[in-house]
Amino acid sequence: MTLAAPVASSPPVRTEVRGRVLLVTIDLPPVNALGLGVRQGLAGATEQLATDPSLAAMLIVGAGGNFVGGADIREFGKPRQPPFVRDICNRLEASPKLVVAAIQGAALGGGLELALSAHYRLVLEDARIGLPEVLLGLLPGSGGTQRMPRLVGVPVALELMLSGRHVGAHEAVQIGLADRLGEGMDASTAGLAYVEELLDANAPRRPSRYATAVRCDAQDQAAISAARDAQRARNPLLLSPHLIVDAVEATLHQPFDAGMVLEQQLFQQCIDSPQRRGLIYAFFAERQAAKVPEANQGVARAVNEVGVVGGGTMGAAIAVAALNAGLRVTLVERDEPSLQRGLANVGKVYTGLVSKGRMTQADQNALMSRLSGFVDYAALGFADLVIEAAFEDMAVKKAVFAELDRVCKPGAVLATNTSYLDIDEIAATTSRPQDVIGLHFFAPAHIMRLLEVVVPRRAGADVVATAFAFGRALKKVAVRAGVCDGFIGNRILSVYRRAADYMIEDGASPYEIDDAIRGFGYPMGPLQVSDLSGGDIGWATRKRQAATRDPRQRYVQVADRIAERGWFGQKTGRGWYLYPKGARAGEPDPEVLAIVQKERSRAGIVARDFTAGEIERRYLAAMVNEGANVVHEGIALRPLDVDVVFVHGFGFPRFRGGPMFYADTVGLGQILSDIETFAKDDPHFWHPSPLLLRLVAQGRDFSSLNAASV
Ligand code: T1G
Repeated sequence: MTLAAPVASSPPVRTEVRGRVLLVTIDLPPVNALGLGVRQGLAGATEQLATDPSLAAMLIVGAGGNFVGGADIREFGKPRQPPFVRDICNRLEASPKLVVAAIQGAALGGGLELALSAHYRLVLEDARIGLPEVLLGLLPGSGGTQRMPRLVGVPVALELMLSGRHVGAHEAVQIGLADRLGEGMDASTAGLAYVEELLDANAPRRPSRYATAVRCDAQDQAAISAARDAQRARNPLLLSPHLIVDAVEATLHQPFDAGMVLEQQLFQQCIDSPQRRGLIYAFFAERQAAKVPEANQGVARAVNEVGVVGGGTMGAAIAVAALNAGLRVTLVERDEPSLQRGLANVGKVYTGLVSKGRMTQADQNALMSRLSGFVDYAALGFADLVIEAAFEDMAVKKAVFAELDRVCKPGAVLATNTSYLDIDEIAATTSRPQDVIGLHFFAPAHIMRLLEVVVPRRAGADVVATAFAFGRALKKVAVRAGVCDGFIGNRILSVYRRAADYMIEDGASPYEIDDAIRGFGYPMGPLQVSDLSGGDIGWATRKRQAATRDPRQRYVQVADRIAERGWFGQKTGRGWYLYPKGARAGEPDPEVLAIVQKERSRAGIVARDFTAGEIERRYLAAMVNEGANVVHEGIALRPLDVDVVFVHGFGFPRFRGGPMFYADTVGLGQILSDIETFAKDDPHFWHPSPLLLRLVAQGRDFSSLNAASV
């Protein structure tokens, strides 16, 4: 069978002579990333500008709604070929003819660096520009650390590079990143008019390297010191933020070219760092997670009207998330007082934002105008999708779904926010199981980006596709999960939390556990998290599971002893830690240590020491092994789905990519060896996952399963 010759796609960079202006259009979907073809095209255009005497200027624009989304980050870690972005930027900046960039949509990373090497920049209303390299474990490696401070000053440049945030059109003009706010939505038209205006005015070329916003004074030096101190406090384990400060500091003391040499050295350190690999993996993984089989099999149904049943903490926050996405929301509660409380819970979120100046009262009024509340389920008759967020009890949920089945229109998607109940069982109580799905939000639901889309056996492909489209609309990171106790996240959490409990009973103090896990990169240790979310929640789960708990399973009672005293954590002033006068930061509690010692004695255990390294290895081995089971059983489609859940929902340090990615960096053979060593003490708990055994036997790693096409 002869394969048809690949159809040459249109060149990624087009040039057109428009009178005295060379119009250069970068056109490489989806984001005009600066891959080799684009770089070659830009180099060619720069040559054309230099050698064509009829040309007086160049205008650079992007096609497809973006300017340039940055370097092609898939190239990192592979041999990279010239021409490099930084050389193209230097040539454009040095051009004796005028170079202008007209920005529509994203101009990020290398895309903004390209624009900064132009002599003038025009932005359209929808522009979003920035240097987000720090989010990928990188730093601007094409002159951004040297040009941006010279254009906007050291303090502003540091804030933008260290936050990685996007700047809108108006702010860009206001801080000096852009010179003109263009009219309309066509970059070429607005850009060409601006170039002609500049040429007619005989506007000078303005190489950014000679801009003078760097003052080299005490204020600049103070900004550098403050940024360095802040990064030491906030991101002690990260590499690139500290190197960004070093690169920017060079603008105070070194000429531009020397600063560029330093930037290249620091950029290479970032490229070589495992943190760049972990962060770029995480970037792609959260996008890959949306690629589920059903997305190709089913067409998402339109969702404009959303119903939420239950106005408690979760229901209200889900309503806020839907309102923020521009949808209309109908909140239903069982009686008037509950409904009023629910509506007030929604209003409270916005009132808080207004009081902090992050929203105007008019914005709040506009958002709340799309919210209505009823105690009659009939109000849900128009809803395209209803999310049940009622009490976590199967009987309650079945009663709610019976009502939804009765009142909702045909084709409405019926979703439950349950965090562990059997959704197959819920679906089976309706006449439309194909329309039932799980949408497991994580508290606070209007802030946490993770959304587990839990797919019961009989769910229609279009219902799954609808759930993912709804997640996108709410700006969530959606991950497909199968039905089991705890789905992906909570199921694995319960296992590695037990590993921590075992270490506590065997000799590690709770506070050593938290210290070790924070040392790995978590913002909080597991016991701090328990105190934050409430020890009563875990206690209720353990009591629920007691009847069916495997008798071979080692059960540690320390957490029960603490919960029995009503020590639920921050909300009661003490849990694993003491919170004097409601302090947020807990203090170790000698009474907790006494409880631990008493439980050790009851269990006949002589405490032994644990190093931070062993705590980390046991905690992560348990996490990875259960993650392998979850993939093996098909609860998660791929290891990357487990990684996305833990990075976005459970505080796993993003620079390590996720538990499964991290396990690959350690080596699955080492992980298995650890588990086999730990199994000597407890073969029931430390039971190697069949998937882990298979991959080690085959000499493969988890990443080899991520490529599985869906
Ligand atoms: N390289 C390669 N692929 C990219 C990419 C990039 N820079 N950006 C996006 N993609 C892919 C993405 O994986 C997805 O693929 C598709 O494009 C659509 O992305 C030299 C070193 C631009 C705001 O950090 O923030 O420049 O899933 O779903 O919601 O100093 O993409 O379709 O197969 O996100 O419209 C710096 C990263 C790089 C920007 C568009 N730049 N990208 O958002 O689409 S390092 C960034 C984004 C650098 C220089 C340094 C967003 C976006 P697929 P999407 P979107």
